[in-house]
Amino acid sequence: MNIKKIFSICISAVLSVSLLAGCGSKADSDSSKGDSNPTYAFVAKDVQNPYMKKVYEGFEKACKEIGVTPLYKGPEAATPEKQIEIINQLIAQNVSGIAIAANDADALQPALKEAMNAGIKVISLDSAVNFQSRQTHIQQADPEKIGRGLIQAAYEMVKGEGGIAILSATAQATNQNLWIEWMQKELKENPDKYGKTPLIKIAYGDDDPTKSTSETQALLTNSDVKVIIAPTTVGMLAAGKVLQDKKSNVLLTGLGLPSEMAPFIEDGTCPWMYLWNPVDIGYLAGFTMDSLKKGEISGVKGDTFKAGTLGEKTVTEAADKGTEVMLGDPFKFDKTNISEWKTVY
Ligand code: RAM
Repeated sequence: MNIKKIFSICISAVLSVSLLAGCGSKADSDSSKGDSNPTYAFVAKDVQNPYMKKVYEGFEKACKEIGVTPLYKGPEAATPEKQIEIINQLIAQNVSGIAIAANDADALQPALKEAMNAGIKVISLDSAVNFQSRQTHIQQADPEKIGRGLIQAAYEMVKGEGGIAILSATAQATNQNLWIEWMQKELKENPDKYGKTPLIKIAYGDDDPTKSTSETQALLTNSDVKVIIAPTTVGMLAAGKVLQDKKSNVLLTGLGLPSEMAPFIEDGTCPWMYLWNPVDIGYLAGFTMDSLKKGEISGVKGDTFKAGTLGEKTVTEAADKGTEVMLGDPFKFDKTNISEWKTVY
């Protein structure tokens, strides 16, 4: 036998082994879509964010109660590119469901469509993907209430006089952008009320503590800014630290974790703030995923299902033509209740 022939036999042997191996892994992972051992994957905005870990805690809890395997994934920084890579890996791994907190509404569409075509159930939570890219969305609280409520809070804090700045997460974050839209509507629709509380600047800290800190410092160079609204837990903590360090008179409100923000509420840097229970968001996502997986719902308006200890939930129409499942109302944290909540989440 000449060298060429030996070589070609070797190649075909390697090929058939790898083909067989490929079939084997496909068959194995296919079983994850059957009822024996499904995997529900959770894709965070980024894995550095403590808020995302809290949400995952609830997702994991739901998966344990349901009897499926949870999987925590996410990029190091809140970008859509890395999330696309992760989605592609999850498709190859043949998971049964993907619940994603999106870093962009549209950029994930091709990857998520491919996932759905492969029979994977796809939902977004926290930060939505566009309605074509999901079966439904898990909405923390009414975006209108959040947006308008934060402007009203800032107005009250400066007693109707003083510029407002917003310290957001990334410029593509669907959730923050929607809340900011409602903040702007609240200001625009009530020009008399807000005549002396203009919105001076929107800054983006990218949910990165270092960038959020430098963006806060930059906002403070404008002496017209009297109150900062940070609709992100990462931004809240960074801004709170800067204001505290500088012993600044600028006030802070937004969406913060009680466990992180208690010292700033206690010393008056942040008179009050809002949030919902992040653990419940993840828990609701887990049960929504399971109802989709079991075919009890398909994610259309009017679908109802039992979400574990949260009770019966209904799929409703979302503002973006898709559907959503709403957790509830945002909750207000101030000096009167922060000590109770700081150990909870
Ligand atoms: C940050 C993230 C998240 C948001 C919370 C309030 O942790 O940006 O998406 O929902 O804040």
